[in-house]
Amino acid sequence: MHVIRDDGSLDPTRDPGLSIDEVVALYKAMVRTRIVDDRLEKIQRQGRIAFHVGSLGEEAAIIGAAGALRDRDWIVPCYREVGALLWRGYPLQQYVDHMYGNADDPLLGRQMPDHTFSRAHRYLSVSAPIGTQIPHAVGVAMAAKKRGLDECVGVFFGDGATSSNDFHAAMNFAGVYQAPVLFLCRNNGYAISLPAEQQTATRTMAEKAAAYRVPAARVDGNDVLAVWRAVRDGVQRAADGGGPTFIELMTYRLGGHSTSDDPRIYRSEEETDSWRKADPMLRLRKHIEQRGVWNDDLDGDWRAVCDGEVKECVRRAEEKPAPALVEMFTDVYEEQPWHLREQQAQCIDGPRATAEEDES
Ligand SMILES: Cc1ncc(C[n+]2csc(CCOP(=O)(O)OP(=O)(O)O)c2C)c(N)n1
Repeated sequence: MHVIRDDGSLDPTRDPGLSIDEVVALYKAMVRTRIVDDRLEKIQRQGRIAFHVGSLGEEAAIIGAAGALRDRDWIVPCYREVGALLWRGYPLQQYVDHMYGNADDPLLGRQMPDHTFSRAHRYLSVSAPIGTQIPHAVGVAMAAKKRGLDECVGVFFGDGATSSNDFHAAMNFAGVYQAPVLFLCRNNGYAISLPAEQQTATRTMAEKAAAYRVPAARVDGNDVLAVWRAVRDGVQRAADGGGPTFIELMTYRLGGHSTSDDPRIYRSEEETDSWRKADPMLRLRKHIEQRGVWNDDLDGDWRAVCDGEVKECVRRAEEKPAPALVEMFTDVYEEQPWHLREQQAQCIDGPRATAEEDES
């Protein structure tokens, strides 16, 4: 399903009715996310951070869905959705500090990069094992339902996750108990190197929902307004007591799976090039230019603002010290057991490598 037509105009029968300011805000968030991604990938290549998992090409699916969820709704991410967290106002500096694992990283460097969370922004912790976040999301949704709260949960996952046990257990539970949850499946074509058509015998991901009597929609995930509309419909269904919705967001991962991947090994340049033409940013930009509220100058200015912001965050993050060594041992037990106390003392008092030894 499209809302923004190829010529940039809106299909009036499907227009979700956002104000032009709201549409521009979605565009600006998508551009900002991409610029952050781009910078982080560069600094990873320079060896300044260890790892990054980006959302190149999937920004409409992520920001469109985040935009349609209400502030009180929970977001349960996969690992590519930091754009949704930034959309909710999470400070970029804090995210970049996390990417460096420095003393201001809320996780104090204990997690791998891109595994952040924020309770204040109702954004659960990233869970790296595929699919495990899906039953967590159903649990959060059931808690809201039992407490009589008008809240729902949007859980992101990829096409590959629909082959996990957890996906099926979660769908079954949500179908039976009518959990107010939105299953947001980013079908980006691949689970790392495995094409979607090789990891499942179904034609679509959405048809899997029928087995659990969960209503499903399949939309163009590169059309931010189509995503917004489908997700808002799901929110409304949940709010009306209608239970879960499955939404397949058809998109494409333009970049590597993560900075540890080289997609040229398993897919052709021609394929990726054809999807570059369907870049979600191009479609939306065409629309806002047609509405007379955007142009090259505004675009250049906004990109410069975002670029300056992320560079400044990186500069500051690099000036900050590492977390104190003792933090490796804190926050695990209310009362530390004797063997950890002993290990902590040995670690803190023990010999330290010199900078030269660290380099070798
Ligand atoms: C249980 C488990 N098996 C394997 C992996 C390794 N792994 C990490 S990401 C990934 C692919 C996931 O693909 P998909 O669900 O389509 O999400 P995408 O990365 O495309 O967004 C795999 C196999 C893992 N993290 N967890």
